[in-house]
Amino acid sequence: MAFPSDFLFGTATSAFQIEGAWNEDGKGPSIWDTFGHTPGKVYRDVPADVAADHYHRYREDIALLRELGVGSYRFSMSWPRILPEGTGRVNRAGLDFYRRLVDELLEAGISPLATLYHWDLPQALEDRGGWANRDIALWFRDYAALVFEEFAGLVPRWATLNEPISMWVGYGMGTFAPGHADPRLGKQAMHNALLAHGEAVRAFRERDAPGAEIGIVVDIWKRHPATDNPADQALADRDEDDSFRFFFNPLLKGAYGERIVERLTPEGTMPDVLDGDLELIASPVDFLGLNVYSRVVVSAENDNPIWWESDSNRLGGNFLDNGLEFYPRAAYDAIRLVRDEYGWQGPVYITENGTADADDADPIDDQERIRYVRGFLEWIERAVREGANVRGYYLWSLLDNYEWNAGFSKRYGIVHVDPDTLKRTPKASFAWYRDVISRRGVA
Ligand code: IFM
Repeated sequence: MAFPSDFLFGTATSAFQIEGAWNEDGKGPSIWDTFGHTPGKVYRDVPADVAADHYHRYREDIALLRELGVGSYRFSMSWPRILPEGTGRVNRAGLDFYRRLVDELLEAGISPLATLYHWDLPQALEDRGGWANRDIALWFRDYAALVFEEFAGLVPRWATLNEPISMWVGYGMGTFAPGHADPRLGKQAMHNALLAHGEAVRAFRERDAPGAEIGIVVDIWKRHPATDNPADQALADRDEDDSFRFFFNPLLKGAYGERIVERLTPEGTMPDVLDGDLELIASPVDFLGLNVYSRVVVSAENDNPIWWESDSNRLGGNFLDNGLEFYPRAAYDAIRLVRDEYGWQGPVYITENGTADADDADPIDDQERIRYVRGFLEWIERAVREGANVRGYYLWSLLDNYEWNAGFSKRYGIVHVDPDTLKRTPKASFAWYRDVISRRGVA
């Protein structure tokens, strides 16, 4: 396995999952702060008030990145840290934090990839309807324009949204913040998220950003029918339409497509799409970020809307100790999918890939993570060798962090974070990944 010399290796994190300092230095509350402080919503009712305390320890964390030898680091900015009410008043201390972070990364020779939105919506905006309110596209545009100006010439690569399917989980299903379980609202929130993305891309293009790039991050969990029974194939199509195809169709083809429109319209869940929306959403991007963890094998006999939390949904084979199916070919399939089915020829980054430690795993000697990442890198390298335009790989995650409604129960880091002392200890996968990066492949 040998990656090209300009292939970027990195790690990824997100603001809410690692920063902590949830109400410090003028930060406003996010929907996940509210959710975490509401009994019964997150694992053991423990909110992310401190998380991995990255807000105070970012220098130590960047020193770890330096030791690892990464060429890039993907992180997200917290909208409510920068704009406590979501619009209007700017919190200078919030911008300054990201300024210090970016300066420190550049100083270490690490190229920042900044995500504008990784799920931590300002609560003040949720109080005005949040992602279900179409106005959010303009609120997001103004936030994006502010940070583009602030970081012009410093951040070479931006992602607008991380995994917009989170809008469905938060507004359609209610298991994520802000906790609405209304399918119509969920689909409208997904559409509005795409509008917000389009507005941010336009705002980016209006500014002089020589060499800088903008894209979006979508997670691909390909659905494979359990049998060749037409009901299983129909379910696979439906689930893909409800997830990544709902985003890629308008982003890359300029339309939701007949299959989606014809199913959602009679269900009453087709979002309101106004004149100009589809053109806005299809504003050209510079790269696609793909988050790939595995695939889902679907069976009409075992149709569970929360398949990722369901023990009964164990179709497929070769499961990791944590219950996830080990299917490293998923990365290769995702890369091929955007090229072959959507005609995407531009750069692709694997913006997330990783796995959680099993509950009873050794906290430091994480051999399963090594096996998992190695498998994925092998398939990615194969895609690159066959000519795919894949430019980088970000391992999720640098640190053990706060896994949303699963709280601290799922640990994805290549660096262990002691939940009490917050002490960082590199795991076996850290040394292994460092070796991969320095060899640009696996021996
Ligand atoms: O932790 C999450 C991340 O925030 C989004 N992608 C999947 C990761 C692991 O579940």
